Amino acid sequence: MQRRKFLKNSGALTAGMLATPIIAAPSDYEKNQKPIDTQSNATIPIAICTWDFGNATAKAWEVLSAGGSSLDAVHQGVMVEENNLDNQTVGNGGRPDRDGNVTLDACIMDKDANCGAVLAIQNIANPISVARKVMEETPHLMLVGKGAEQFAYEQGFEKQNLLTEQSKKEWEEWKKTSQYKPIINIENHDTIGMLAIDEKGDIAGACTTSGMAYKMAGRVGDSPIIGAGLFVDNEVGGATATGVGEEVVRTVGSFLIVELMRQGKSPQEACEEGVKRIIAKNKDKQDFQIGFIAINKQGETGAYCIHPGFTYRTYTKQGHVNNPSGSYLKS
Ligand code: SD4
Repeated sequence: MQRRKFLKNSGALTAGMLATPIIAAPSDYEKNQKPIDTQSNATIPIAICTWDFGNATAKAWEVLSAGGSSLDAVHQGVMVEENNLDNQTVGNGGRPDRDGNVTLDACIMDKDANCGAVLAIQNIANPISVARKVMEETPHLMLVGKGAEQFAYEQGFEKQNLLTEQSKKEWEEWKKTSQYKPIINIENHDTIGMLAIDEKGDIAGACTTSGMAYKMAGRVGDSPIIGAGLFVDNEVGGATATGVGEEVVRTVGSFLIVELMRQGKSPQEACEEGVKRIIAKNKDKQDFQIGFIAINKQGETGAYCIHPGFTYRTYTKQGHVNNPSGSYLKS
């Protein structure tokens, strides 16, 4: 798989904040709503994901085309990458933190704004499935670390060693200098965020990652934070992110993009604005990558990133395509 350039604190979002729209009050929403472009070739059902994870979108499509729910589609779709040992940024086989522990982050959100997340969970190969269990089997939204792991065992998940020989070898190599730079390892990010609309028109999303390679123990990025790495509003659309999570959290990126769509922007325009907000907060520093993808209720899609190189997969009746994303910087 092509590796791309990537790099680079902030407060955590709580689910409670989501109840209060920070961009537009409902009355503004009604006032500002514009008709969405019906001239596009938007179609449903549809599954889209960050990067060129064609096997993941193919799995999601299998679920959607059999009349399955968008929730099942995104769940099963992203699991393909969690189980892919060659993907060293997601699930089993992911790169470890600087102490050599593989810690995983994931979240999932459905059409009714139900959501679940696990943060910095260890020894469990499919954090997205644990996140779904948090959503469906607990009164909570987020479980972290040992608590998440304990819950997983209670739910029947098996303890597994997730550190592959390859990832261990690379970590041992890194330890020779063991320079801790959060802007590290420019080329080692490939988080999967996936959005889908099923034949009933309902939207769901999932996001899963091993996060930043050789991160500090306990570091969590945007990917399992509802509103940052993923957000879905079944009236409007969904968005998800890849890249330097700290920057996405600082702008509550995915929530922002969905709110911008609510105000009438297309998915493409909303992703572009999401990236520009991040750029505006980083005037002197652009040596990091962020990529957003978004979908609206009609099935129109959009994507935008900082540095060229980001792509996203779409699977519809019209085909299975790896689409280039526009970028803020041109080279
Ligand atoms: C994180 N956003 O932990 C994730 C990393 C990522 O592709 O997207 N990698 O910050």
